[in-house]
Amino acid sequence: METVSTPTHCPYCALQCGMRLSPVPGGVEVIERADFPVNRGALCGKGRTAPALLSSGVRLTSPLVRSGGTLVPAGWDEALDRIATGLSTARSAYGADACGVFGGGGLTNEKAYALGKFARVVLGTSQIDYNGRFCMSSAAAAGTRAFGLDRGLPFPLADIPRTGCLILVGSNLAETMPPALRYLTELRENGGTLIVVDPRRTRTAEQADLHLAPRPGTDLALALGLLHLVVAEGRTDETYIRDRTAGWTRARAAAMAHWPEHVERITGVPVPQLRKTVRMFCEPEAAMVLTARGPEQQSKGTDTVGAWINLCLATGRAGRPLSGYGCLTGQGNGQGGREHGQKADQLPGYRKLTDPAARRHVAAVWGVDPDTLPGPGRSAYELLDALGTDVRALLLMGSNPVVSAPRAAHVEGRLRSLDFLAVADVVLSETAALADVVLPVTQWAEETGTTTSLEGRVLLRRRALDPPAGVRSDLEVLHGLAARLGVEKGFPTDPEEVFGELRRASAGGPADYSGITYDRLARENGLFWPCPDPTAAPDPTAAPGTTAPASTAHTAPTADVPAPAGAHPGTPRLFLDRFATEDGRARFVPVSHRPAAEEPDAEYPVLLTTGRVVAQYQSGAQTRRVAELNAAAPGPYVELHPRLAARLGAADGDPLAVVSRRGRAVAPARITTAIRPDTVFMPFHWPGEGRANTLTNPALDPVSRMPEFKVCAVRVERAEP
Ligand SMILES: Nc1nc2c(c(=O)[nH]1)N[C@H]1C(S)=C(S)[C@@H](COP(=O)(O)OP(=O)(O)OC[C@H]3O[C@@H](n4cnc5c(=O)[nH]c(N)nc54)[C@H](O)[C@@H]3O)O[C@H]1N2
Ligand SMILES: Nc1nc2c(c(=O)[nH]1)N[C@H]1C(S)=C(S)[C@@H](COP(=O)(O)OP(=O)(O)OC[C@H]3O[C@@H](n4cnc5c(=O)[nH]c(N)nc54)[C@H](O)[C@@H]3O)O[C@H]1N2
Ligand code: SF4
Ligand SMILES: [Mo]
Repeated sequence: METVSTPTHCPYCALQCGMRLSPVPGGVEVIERADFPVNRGALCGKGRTAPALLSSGVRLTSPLVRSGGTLVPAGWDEALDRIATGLSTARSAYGADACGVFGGGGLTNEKAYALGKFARVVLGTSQIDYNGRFCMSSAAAAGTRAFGLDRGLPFPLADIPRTGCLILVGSNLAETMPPALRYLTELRENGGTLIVVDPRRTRTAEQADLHLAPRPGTDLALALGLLHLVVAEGRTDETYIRDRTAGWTRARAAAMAHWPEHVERITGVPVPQLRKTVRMFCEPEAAMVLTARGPEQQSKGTDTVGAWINLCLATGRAGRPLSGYGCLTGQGNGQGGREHGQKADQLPGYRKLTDPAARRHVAAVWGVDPDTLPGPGRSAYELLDALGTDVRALLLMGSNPVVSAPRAAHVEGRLRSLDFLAVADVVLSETAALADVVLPVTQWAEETGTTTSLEGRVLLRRRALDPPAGVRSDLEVLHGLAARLGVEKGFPTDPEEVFGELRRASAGGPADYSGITYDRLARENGLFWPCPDPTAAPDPTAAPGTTAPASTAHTAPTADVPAPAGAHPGTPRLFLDRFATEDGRARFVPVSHRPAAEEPDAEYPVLLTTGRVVAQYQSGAQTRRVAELNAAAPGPYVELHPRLAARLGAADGDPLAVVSRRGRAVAPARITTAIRPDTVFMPFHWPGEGRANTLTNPALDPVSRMPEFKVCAVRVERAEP
């Protein structure tokens, strides 16, 4: 059995757990892959049941085209012809920017790269963005601003158990990355401490030595209050501040305006807890802060993450062994998906679309004139909001915004108002159901490709079985469309060939993959970028400090195989010698508290926050089709405190209507003391009347353009059963 099984990685989250797929009659089954160091064989229920979605009963196996209002099966040629016509009609009537492209952080690096190239080279449109904008974009923006480079975790997860204190801000990893819980347990077994910041006492918060439960949307004030105390108690690291940072004076002044008592009033976190946090964080030799969607999905997410980074910098806890700030990226290829060009402002290798040298480099790889490359386009929500007006035809791959976008009823309306919508998916998602053409595509286990995990570790997923008849890969889709739109060359269907081009396009860029090959990935359990090709000529356009020489790359204590002679070993740890800024110094950013875009008032007196449950994934398009997962998490609910429930006269299970300025959602009450009395929580995995995103506020962060998924004002009422 072992000899015929294929080592690969889970299709879902950014942990990218290793697994093996072993053939069984009618498909494959998942077996343990203990040699992959990140999860050492452990999987959550989603990973374990992932093969259920490969069988043809639950998925699309024929293209569908709209005819007389309904979707009917059609051949591939007809479907691709229709899409090419839909896109070129919009382009000739309204110009190239009338064509939009929407991608996803679950797509492999090869697909994300090809999709970005397709938009810029074939369609010539600036209007491309992806669902990662809704995910970690605030942390990415803050990381770039402070460190000159965004790689979610600048160190491997394996460092966590050896640090002294970890502050986990707005991450419920016990449910969102269950095998990673081991790192928190090991930290505490080693004598380190864990602080969890979450308005709810989650399964993750239950593991903590200290749980801070701030009011949603106040993490910025919380971090500033902690920094105030660090200064007041004389706990800054002045040598580090002098040698490795810039901008302290102004950031310090901004923090000093945030008195602990004032911060307690804003956040609801008592001053003694603030003092205790500072003590726990500052006393050990090393400490870390990790953020996830809680503080990031706010209309001030970038500044909020910036405030936590300031705390790390002031205490000398970044770019040092076992210390640092990191973001827990979410989607399967959430890291790689933001590096290779499907983001509105980016070119491959994490290059900037506005940088003339970057445009020249990538245009040369693509064989086009740099002047033909469009500039940056709209961000995800702004793009969705422009559908049917400025953007008339859309190609969507790897997202289900009818369920997952903020102010979803409005977004659904914009999608319906398009002249033409094409969706490539594995199932008939709620968004695919609105399309004019639906393309059935292959999935993880049926195709080869690379992903980059939350650690910045590039991994190889391998084809383990043949796809059902009638489906094609996303790369074949782009190849077929490019050819129909007059671009015969440059869209190969072999993922390894695409990766070869991606390597060249990324060479010398911040996220340099040029030293990575499929062959090495197959042998070395993944490689951390930057991983330049030492034989390539140095690129004058490279950002300083991003192409680490081999000597500064510290190898993680993992089961990794040594690099071949002369090859770059990859870079598990960043910033140990210098940050990726011009002068090598990290930047403090002066930030100040500001309220949420929508604060409670007499009409909408309660705060709504949203998030995830362990058994469902994202919009649920995939996991709602797996019986075991549905049994574990069958539908939406409204989590609320007994005091709020008593005020409403609601009992557990009673239907509640949650009403915001954008709409109304109905779901049963789940009463628990684990949530603040001023807040209700809804998971966002379901469509229909319990759709949480009917309610959410699309107010955007000015830097990252992240919508405010984590806080809006609502009214809660009893609904008719
Ligand atoms: N089971 C499962 N796992 C997943 C996913 C999934 O859909 N399901 N999705 C994957 C993806 S793409 C992502 S991005 C990650 C997300 O992983 P997480 O960030 O862990 O997930 P969330 O549940 O969105 O949010 C985390 C916590 O933030 C808290 N929170 C809400 N408002 C605030 C606030 O204002 N401040 C603070 N500090 N906390 C707040 C919520 O109570 C919640 O417990 O999970 C990945 N893994
Ligand atoms: N209220 C609220 N809303 C949120 C969030 C929140 O915390 N609260 N979190 C946000 C976050 S962090 C995220 S990441 C988004 C995610 O939300 P979505 O972007 O909707 O993510 P998925 O549900 O994973 O959608 C992926 C779709 O692509 C399909 N698919 C999977 N693999 C492939 C492939 O290889 N090719 C193609 N063509 N299709 C594929 C799947 O079947 C599915 O239909 O939701 C955001 N929305
Ligand atoms: S934790 Fe994430 S990567 Fe691991 S098995 Fe679960 S969904 Fe898959
Ligand atoms: Mo995400």
